[in-house]
Amino acid sequence: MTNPVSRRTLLGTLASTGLVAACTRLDQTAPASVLLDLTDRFTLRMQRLLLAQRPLVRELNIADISAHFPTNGTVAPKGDLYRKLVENEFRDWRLRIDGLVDHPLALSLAQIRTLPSRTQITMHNCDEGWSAIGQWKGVPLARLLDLCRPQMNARYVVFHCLDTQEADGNPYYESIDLLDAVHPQTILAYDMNGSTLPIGHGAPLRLRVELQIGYKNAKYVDRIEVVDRLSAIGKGRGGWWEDFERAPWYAGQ
Ligand SMILES: Nc1nc2c(c(=O)[nH]1)N[C@H]1C(S)=C(S)[C@@H](COP(=O)(O)O)O[C@H]1N2
Ligand SMILES: [Mo]
Repeated sequence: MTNPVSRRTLLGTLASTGLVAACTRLDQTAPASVLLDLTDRFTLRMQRLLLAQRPLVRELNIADISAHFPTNGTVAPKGDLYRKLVENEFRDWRLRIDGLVDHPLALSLAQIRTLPSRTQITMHNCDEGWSAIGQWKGVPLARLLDLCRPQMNARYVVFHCLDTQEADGNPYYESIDLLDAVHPQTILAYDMNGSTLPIGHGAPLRLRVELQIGYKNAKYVDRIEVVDRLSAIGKGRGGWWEDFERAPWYAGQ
């Protein structure tokens, strides 16, 4: 049979009309692998479309920096492990990056500081009702992903933190998808307002994912795990707030 409609055109039409489910039904006779292939390509295309519409969030000036930037959630992880790390100014600490990667990494703070950095002044919005403006300097997460080489099936990046939530003792963790992970303003910050990141704000390293609100910006990041699904982490909803407070996983702003 001749097919005048290329897959690309078909997918473009489907994307704009939202007829993917209908397509799946029409395609019932196709082998499952073809369906999966089609679905994957559709997902990729949607991601590209979204990415094209996702500019940088607004960056502000030095004069805009808040005189007082509140701390929220954990303000100092409890326990001997963190206390010893602080005593030694985090010289013994390593950021581990593992999971679905070809090159697992264990990087010292000194090594992280030698990587190309980005500095940005942005507004932080917490859904508990406050905002503050701060300057963040750190390594783009995209750069770390370049180094560890995620595998073909990688889809999410999980941030395991050094603290547990005071309310229930469960470890704090968060996750984002690869699209947000490679956004240019998604960085792992080690400096705030021109000085070393304070303990209250997440030392030695905290995520700044400027596309999303407060709780996604994990402090005290200790380990980054690349995964293909979130169901196996914590209670399976992608973060402490998501698992225990039913907060939405995608907290875009
Ligand atoms: N590890 C960890 N990260 C965390 C939290 C926390 O309790 N533990 N709180 C979150 C919330 S709700 C907010 S608003 C911000 C607060 O960051 P700040 O203390 O630098 O203002 O961190 C987020 N990241
Ligand atoms: Mo928050």
